[in-house]
Amino acid sequence: MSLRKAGQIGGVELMAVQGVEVWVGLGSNLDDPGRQLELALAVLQQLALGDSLQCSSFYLSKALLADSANEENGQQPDYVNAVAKFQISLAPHDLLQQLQAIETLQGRVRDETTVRWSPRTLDLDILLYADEQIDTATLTVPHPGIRLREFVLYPMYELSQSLVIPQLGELSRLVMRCPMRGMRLLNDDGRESDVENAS
Ligand code: A4P
Ligand code: MG
Repeated sequence: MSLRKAGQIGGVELMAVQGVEVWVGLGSNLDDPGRQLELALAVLQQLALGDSLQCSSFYLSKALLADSANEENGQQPDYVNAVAKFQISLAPHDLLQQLQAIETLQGRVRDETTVRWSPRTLDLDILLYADEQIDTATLTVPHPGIRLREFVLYPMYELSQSLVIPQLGELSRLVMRCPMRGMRLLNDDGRESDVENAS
């Protein structure tokens, strides 16, 4: 792990970070979701060190709803999801701040009236930050949803078949246990195909 303390300004600890591998989940189900992911990837490419960014295919997945989903929240368009991994030189909370800024730039509305897991133009989640385990008021890593989400596990598996996730173990075993809930692969031409038949 290459985090090292670089000093303090106004009580804020500055961390100098060199080449940390991060995994970010991308999701959108509003306003041309595939395009939203492409726009976000172009910005992530700028954050990434060198040409380290790799992105999975895009997948079309059924919206996972919060337990408390009400009538209005119960009808949601399908999501387009993908996962990107890249090297960065940002400390974890700084990365979170950057991701939230990208979400806002792409029209994500987040205020006290927003229903949890309501439709969104863009959601960027930190899935993994190297092999760190982080549990603060604003950031939990590994992301708590990884284990049960087909739209996270399958794209991650596309990028690494040998990954071992802190607290959760081998990615391949998580994938085997996770039903696909009708998830479809989106081809470059925007057509859908079965995930199993993808080569
Ligand atoms: N936060 C804590 N840990 C993290 C992390 N690892 N990455 C905090 C990003 N944020 C993290 O997030 C709420 C707060 O979580 C943030 O302020 C941050 O400090 P948010 O993006 O404002 O709201 P949210 O995304 O609605 O909440 P939440 O609980 O993070 O939801 P998820 O887990 O992001 O799930 N169905 C499909 N098919 N595909 C999807 O992508 N996504 C969701 C949202 C629901 N259903 C979905 C999908
Ligand atoms: Mg989120």
